[in-house]
Amino acid sequence: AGTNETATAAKSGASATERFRTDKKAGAQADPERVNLLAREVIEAVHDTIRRHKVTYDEYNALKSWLISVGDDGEWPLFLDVWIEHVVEEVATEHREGNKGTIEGPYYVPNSPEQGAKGTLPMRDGESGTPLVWTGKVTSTSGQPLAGAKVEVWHADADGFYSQFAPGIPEWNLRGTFTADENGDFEITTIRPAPYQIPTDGSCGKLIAAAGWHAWRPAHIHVKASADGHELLTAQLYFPGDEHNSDDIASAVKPELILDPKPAGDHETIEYGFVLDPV
Ligand code: MBD
Ligand code: FE
Repeated sequence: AGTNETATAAKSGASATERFRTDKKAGAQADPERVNLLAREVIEAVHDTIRRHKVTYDEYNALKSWLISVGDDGEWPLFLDVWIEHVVEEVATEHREGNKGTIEGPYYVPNSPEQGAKGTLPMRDGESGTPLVWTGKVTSTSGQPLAGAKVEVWHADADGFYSQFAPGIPEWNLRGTFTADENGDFEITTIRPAPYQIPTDGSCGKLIAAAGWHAWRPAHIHVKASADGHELLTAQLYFPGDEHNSDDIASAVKPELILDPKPAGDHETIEYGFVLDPV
């Protein structure tokens, strides 16, 4: 809105690919035995599908062409985070006794501006969406309040765009870092985000259209909560009654992550805290 550049899948894909490279998340030293096992099983699973469904050369070439375009569009982060990450997250967090988490997705940016224990996410004058006042406490699984815990928040605007991945939005719009006070408490003012469609004009959109799926995610607020000596919690919070809570394209909704907003005049209040597991 009000800009001469438009959001395209290729632009947000290129930004997400660049973001991933910059954050160097792919640092793990590969163990040859693991690579041998995992790569072989994935390849064999593809062979099995080809045999079972008698995949044709036309279908093989369609796949080859599509895979090439996913890279051209920079949509590997989007593809992987939408269709694969939720199972990685499930396996990585199955031991947890504290708060449930969910996938990070492609649009996290570290080091967002510090807001203290209580504040308002950076936003434009007249940012659209119902104001939301969110209070919560960060504790350990033993019930200890975690003073100084960090709560990083990021979410899309009312049009479904994330700052730094769509053009024409101030750099840190709807992104901020809060620090829990001496009682582990924080208070975050923001606006309620809208349901969100992943980009439909790139390769992931082509797959969705070709398969007759939809591109929707329910409205969500991303969060990372962390404290010394505790596991980093990555989560997303959802709103009750959203029609896509039960058919999220990214399979990232869990009942424990659905908020209970209460109307309060011109805004809504939510109460949601985090219980962090020890490292
Ligand atoms: C998003 O905003 C998101 O959270 C995920 C998981 C995938 C695509 C866009
Ligand atoms: Fe998101």
